[in-house]
Amino acid sequence: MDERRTVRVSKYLAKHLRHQPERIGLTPDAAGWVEIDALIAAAADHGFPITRDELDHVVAANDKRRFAVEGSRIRASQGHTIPVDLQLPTAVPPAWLYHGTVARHLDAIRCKGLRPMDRHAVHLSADRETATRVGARRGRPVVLSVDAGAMHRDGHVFHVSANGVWLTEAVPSRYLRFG
Ligand code: HQG
Repeated sequence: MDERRTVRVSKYLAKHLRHQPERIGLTPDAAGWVEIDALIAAAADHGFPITRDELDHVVAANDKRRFAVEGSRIRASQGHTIPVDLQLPTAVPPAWLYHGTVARHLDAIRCKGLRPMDRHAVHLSADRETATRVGARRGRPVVLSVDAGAMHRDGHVFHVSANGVWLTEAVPSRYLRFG
């Protein structure tokens, strides 16, 4: 499977597992899982045939391990805009986490803190390099530090996704360092 096809299939899976399952007639369960056979059949019915080998390759080779397979089911590990309860255990965060964004969002973030926007949670990275890549999707990246230790002490709840992304409901601006 060449890299271009891998990326295409990965984007197709992300679109339909995170954002628009109804577009191909899929109904993920409350935790975001769908039957792999149903997904493959739905994709074929909607003009995007994928083989099981291709799906397995994308799950295994994906740069960010975006998808998780359990038994006969698959889901995106994070990033949903459909309502989802990933049912992840709560986790104690490291002292600092990072969020990559761009300058044009900073005024709003200073004022309102980090919000999930369209997604199910605010997405935070364990290291600056990853946060830089996240911010770079939108332009020149700006990396904010999140005082996750203080948030945890103050009772904010964190989860970590299967692919190592830290998730929390919101980050009030007092926990952010913009420097
Ligand atoms: C910004 C990708 C205004 C926030 C990545 C970001 C990640 C605010 C944008 C995952 C704001 C939302 C998530 C506020 C936050 N006012 N703007 N109060 N609070 N923002 O894409 O974190 O590659 O929904 O800074 O790698 O960029 O797809 O979130 O710029 O892990 O697997 O609003 O998506 O994963 O953008 O990215 P997004 P994100 P994948």
